[in-house]
Amino acid sequence: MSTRRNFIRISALGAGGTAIAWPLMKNFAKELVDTERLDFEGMRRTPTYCEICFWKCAGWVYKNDKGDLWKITGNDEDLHCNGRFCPRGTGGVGMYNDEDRLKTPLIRTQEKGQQTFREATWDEAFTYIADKLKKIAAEHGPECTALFTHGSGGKYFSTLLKAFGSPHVAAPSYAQCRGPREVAFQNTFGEGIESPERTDIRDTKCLVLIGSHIGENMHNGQVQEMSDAIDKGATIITVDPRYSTAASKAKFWLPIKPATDLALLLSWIHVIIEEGLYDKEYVEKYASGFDLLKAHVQSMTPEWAYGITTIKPDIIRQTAREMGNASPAVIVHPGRHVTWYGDDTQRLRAVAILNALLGSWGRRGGFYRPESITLPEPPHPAYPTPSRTWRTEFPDLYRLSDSVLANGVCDATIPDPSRGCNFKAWIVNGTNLIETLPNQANTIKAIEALDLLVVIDTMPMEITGYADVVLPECTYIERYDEIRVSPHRKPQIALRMPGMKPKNNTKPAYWMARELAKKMGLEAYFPFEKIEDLLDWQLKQLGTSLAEMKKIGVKTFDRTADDLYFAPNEEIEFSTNTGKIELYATAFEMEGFDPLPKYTAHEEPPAGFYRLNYGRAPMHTFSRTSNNPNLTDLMDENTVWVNPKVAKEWGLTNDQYINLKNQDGKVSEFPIKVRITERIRWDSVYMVHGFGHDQKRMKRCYGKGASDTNLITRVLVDPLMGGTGMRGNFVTFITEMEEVKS
Ligand SMILES: Nc1nc2c(c(=O)[nH]1)N[C@H]1C(S)=C(S)[C@@H](COP(=O)(O)OP(=O)(O)OC[C@H]3O[C@@H](n4cnc5c(=O)[nH]c(N)nc54)[C@H](O)[C@@H]3O)O[C@H]1N2
Ligand SMILES: Nc1nc2c(c(=O)[nH]1)N[C@H]1C(S)=C(S)[C@@H](COP(=O)(O)OP(=O)(O)OC[C@H]3O[C@@H](n4cnc5c(=O)[nH]c(N)nc54)[C@H](O)[C@@H]3O)O[C@H]1N2
Ligand code: SF4
Ligand SMILES: [Mo]
Repeated sequence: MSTRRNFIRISALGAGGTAIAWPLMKNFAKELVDTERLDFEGMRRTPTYCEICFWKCAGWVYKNDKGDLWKITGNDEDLHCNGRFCPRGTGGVGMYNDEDRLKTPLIRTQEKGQQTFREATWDEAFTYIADKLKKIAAEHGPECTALFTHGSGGKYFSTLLKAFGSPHVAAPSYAQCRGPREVAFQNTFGEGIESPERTDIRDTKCLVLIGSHIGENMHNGQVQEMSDAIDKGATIITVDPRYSTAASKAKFWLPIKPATDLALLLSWIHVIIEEGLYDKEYVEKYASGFDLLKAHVQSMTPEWAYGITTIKPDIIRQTAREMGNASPAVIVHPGRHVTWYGDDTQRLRAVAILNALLGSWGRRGGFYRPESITLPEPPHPAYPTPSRTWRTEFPDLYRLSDSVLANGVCDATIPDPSRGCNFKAWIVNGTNLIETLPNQANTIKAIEALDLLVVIDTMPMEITGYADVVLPECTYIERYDEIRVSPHRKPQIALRMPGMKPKNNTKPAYWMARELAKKMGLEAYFPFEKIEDLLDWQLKQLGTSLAEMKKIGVKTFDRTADDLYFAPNEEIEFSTNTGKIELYATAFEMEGFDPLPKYTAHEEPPAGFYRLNYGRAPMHTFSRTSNNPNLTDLMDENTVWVNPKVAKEWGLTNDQYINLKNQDGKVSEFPIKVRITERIRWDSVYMVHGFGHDQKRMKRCYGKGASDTNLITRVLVDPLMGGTGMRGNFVTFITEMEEVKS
């Protein structure tokens, strides 16, 4: 660990003489009683949209007659949730009640030769940050500053950063999540998938889930629509090395050998072309490159794919026919967390091509055309033009990425004399980078090189332990945020307003960003002192008002045209180089990448090792909910799924605690319980992401289960757009616990 910045286990605070006590730490009950109760204009029910995950369901926060937080439910008008919250959303109450929340600003300091945090006033914290940022800008340029953000407040910190002169706003939801899928679809159809996904699941006749586990992935609207589609007789085909919840509802479960999906997809394309199952009229009218594609897949028969994927040829043919028969009401789902093996954009290109052949893009039961509302921006001075961007430093890398890469910024922070700019300051809002970015050693190396790390969070998560300044945000239940405008079948807006007064000394992002702007002389970029006035101004431009939205929560607008699906014979110019749906990706060819996807074999686990597979649990979101009192009641640790054959070989028993060690000798920080199950292939193990926290201050989740991120030291980077493939890691079992301690 560097001498400059030691990781401060926030747990140490309050534990002894060297550290400073946290207020109210030991007295949760008292804290609850002391909480000031505040009715917002006498309202017992206030609108919000959920922040427990990024589906952003709109709902209502209810208080009981004493003014205490009572429950959160869905808003019936909301297209994201149709009036129903998922278990995590309902458990949002626990986020507010969590007694381990951050309570007041903290500044890193030295005490008796040791680094620790001291409590600070907001003014001290802002002065500290503003002074440091100004110094960094003077010495290195404002471009050496980056914002990492996931979640609502990001918008306002992003305004601050751009006003300061840096274009570097990075979200891990791009290069660690859905980036490859966006690039693949943009380069096929000229448009991305976006969030919520534009999948018309409710009317589909055939839904193919290839490594997307809707059902454990609880994105609300999709789960509801899948259940409706099943009721209406839709065929579900799942491709997953694990018997997922979705697989249990499916007509077909294809337990594919991990890392071989591209071979299956190419052989499906082969069958669909060879057997004439594709939508000929659609392909002829809208697509280009068909003959090149046909020639390309000619040898990619189901027999060829069988040898690679272990899926039998007749199953490959049967499932291809199911898709063909359902066409165009068929969805080969693009997935969401798609950064797996480093060739992810090409895998998703094969998914896009399949959908194009089946004619599902723009068709009922396939993919609809979403529409959203554009929020007017208040007038402000133009943003300064940055003199360089991360692109300047990496001109030849990841050229198809249209976003700043979180991992790219991280790499460009590690000092390298050949570069003009190494990042010097990070502002991290609502993302636990230590658990979110793969290769933790690399993340920590970058952080150690920083002159300033500011973390805005609600909880004392791992990332806060590395901060110079920690700014405690109040939870979504206690604040206004930007108006939700996500795309859907109809344009909708949703309001989030405070249902409760912020606890302790916590504040919302808008206020923080504006106060910081004031200290930095950038106030003109935040013309409204209060966010209420900004929202009211924006809402009035849209023909409504804050007063109306407080009552209804969600407002639906008419579509500008009746064009949810393509009209028969509609003439369409797609936003691609050729104006067509590109089966053959010309932009890829121009950049020197394969214009048609090719299968290449990935490394296999060495003897005695198993591929590390990870995913979601229905009652948790990443690492953000692992200390939530309501949700830990439902699940408080993760387990490692092991196939019975493997368990027998290793003499493992159910509920036994073991450690995992990866191919690079990295051992999981905490032991994990064994779950022996046929639901996972013998060549893999599976665990839920988000557990194994090493922050003692989070009392409920500390040391519970293991962190998958600990074991993801090998990263398979996508050469097209920089996505970080995380599924090329292999683990073995350590059953002798002594070995771990040594
Ligand atoms: N190993 C591994 N890595 C992964 C994944 C995986 O499955 N395994 N998944 C990847 C995917 S798909 C994604 S999208 C990313 C997600 O990555 P992140 O968005 O970083 O997810 P979390 O780990 O939940 O971190 C969220 C942080 O926001 C804080 N937070 C919660 N609410 C608020 C709020 O209202 N305000 C503020 N300021 N902070 C808040 C939480 O306390 C937490 O520290 O991770 C990616 N990384
Ligand atoms: N409850 C809950 N729901 C969530 C989230 C959450 O944290 N909690 N996070 C949300 C976010 S941001 C995202 S990105 C999505 C992620 O949700 P999904 O896009 O569904 O992705 P994963 O959760 O990574 O699930 C991956 C599935 O792929 C399988 N798999 C692993 N390797 C392979 C392989 O080689 N081939 C195939 N075919 N399958 C493989 C795994 O077994 C697993 O079932 O979930 C969203 N929904
Ligand atoms: S899917 Fe669940 S956790 Fe996500 S926003 Fe909706 S209710 Fe909240
Ligand atoms: Mo994600």
